Amino acid sequence: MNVPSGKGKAAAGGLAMALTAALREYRGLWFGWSGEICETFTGQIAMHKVQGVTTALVDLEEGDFQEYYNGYANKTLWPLFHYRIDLTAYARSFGEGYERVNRRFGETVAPLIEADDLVWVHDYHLIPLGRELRKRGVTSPIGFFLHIPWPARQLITTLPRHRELVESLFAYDLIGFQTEEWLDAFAGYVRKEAGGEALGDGRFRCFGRTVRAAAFPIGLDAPEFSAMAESAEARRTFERMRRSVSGRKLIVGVDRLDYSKGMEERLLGYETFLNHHPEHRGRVTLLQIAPPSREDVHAYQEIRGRMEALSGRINGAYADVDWVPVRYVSRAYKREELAGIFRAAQIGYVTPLRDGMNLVAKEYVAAQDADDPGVLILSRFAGAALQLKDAVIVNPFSQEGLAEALQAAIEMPLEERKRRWESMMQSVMREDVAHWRDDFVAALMRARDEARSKAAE
Ligand code: GDG
Repeated sequence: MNVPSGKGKAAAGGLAMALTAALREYRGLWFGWSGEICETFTGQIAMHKVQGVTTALVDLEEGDFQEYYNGYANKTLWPLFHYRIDLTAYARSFGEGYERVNRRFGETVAPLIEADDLVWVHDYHLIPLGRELRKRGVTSPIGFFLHIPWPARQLITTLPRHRELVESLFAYDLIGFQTEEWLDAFAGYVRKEAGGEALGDGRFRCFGRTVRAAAFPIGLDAPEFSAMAESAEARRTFERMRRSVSGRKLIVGVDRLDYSKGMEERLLGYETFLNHHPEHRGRVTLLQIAPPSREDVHAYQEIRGRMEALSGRINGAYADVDWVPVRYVSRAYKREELAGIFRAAQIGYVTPLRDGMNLVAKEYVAAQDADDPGVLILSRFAGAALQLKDAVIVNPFSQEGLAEALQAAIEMPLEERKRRWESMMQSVMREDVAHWRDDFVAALMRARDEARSKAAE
């Protein structure tokens, strides 16, 4: 269960990609918000089939949309969990909207769940849903996966009702995080703030309950994505890109327009690179694709304005009659086109300031040509950096560091590019979305069996 973005639409976003790929394999139902607004909440479910997956969607009221989705989810939890308390809104009405919608979802979906069903709740919009289902008598195994980081204890305690939020997680049988780092942060809260204990076997005891928690790094449908990079549409896009850069090195960034993705810092690093390396002016092109996202939220309108100003400033300072250093494109492309663009780019420039995982980094790797692979520059603050150790790892807050990484990537010899790419590609193929899904589901089944045998004792 999570919040899909709209009836029948193919959504841009990592979670949507991963869930569609995961659910195609299982007989299952994807429950969530339709993305539509209704006059009064009725809990009426509309069934749809999207890319081979059955979705059960409900509409929300305008007040829910403002307080729950735009409010608590995207103005409170998203910035807070991405370490941006400066952007976090703490309005009480948002918290109330969050509780109300999770209660409504619980009431709507509980009657659909049968005893042997396995329930998998996704992401920060739905943390209290497990508790709501338990209140309504659901005894099935229920797992929760958090796609975004878990914040440090010092940050989450700025949330007025942090304790209730964390306590609600203890209604699940299993909690999944993207990496050990986020799991450690969660463990820190449980032990130091809530007075709980880590039992040492992956279980945590707190609030009079025990829950299992572990890291399950999400992956791509990797074979599908690499095949996509060879598709006719990807090839056409590849050719189009290569023609249009006329022999220059192409550096690419693709992100939902979001302040957590470090796009401004990325441009500043590139500006420093052009400044320090006049010999590369006219020889490189940075393509930043940034489809708008969460446009009703002020912080997202602001970043859009800042990105336009920054790309304009760099182009104003360095462009020539036959060259613009930055191509800033604020629209979405088809996945096949993205695969072709990734393959055409000699450098994948992925520099989030904080990111649960980051699938773009893995897509860039999966799209490369084995005989002439590009170089991935990757922020140390993306969950993916713990797996893709052969990327050029950077601190996105350092403009000089970014400029040096660009220089190193541009000059990297073929042998080294191949060596690094092969090791990253192995990890992308091995730890793919099927591996993630099967690992999580197996751990949830074990947790259920454990609970059953305890109950029988
Ligand atoms: C969250 C977490 C975690 C982007 N532009 C277009 C487009 N995209 C696709 C990318 C990629 C996805 O969106 C973005 O995924 P990310 O993982 O990079 O980031 P979030 O959306 O923030 O996802 C993240 C993820 O959940 C999964 O757990 O990795 O850390 O923040 O697939 O290619 N897709 C299309 N056109 C675009 O223009 N079709």
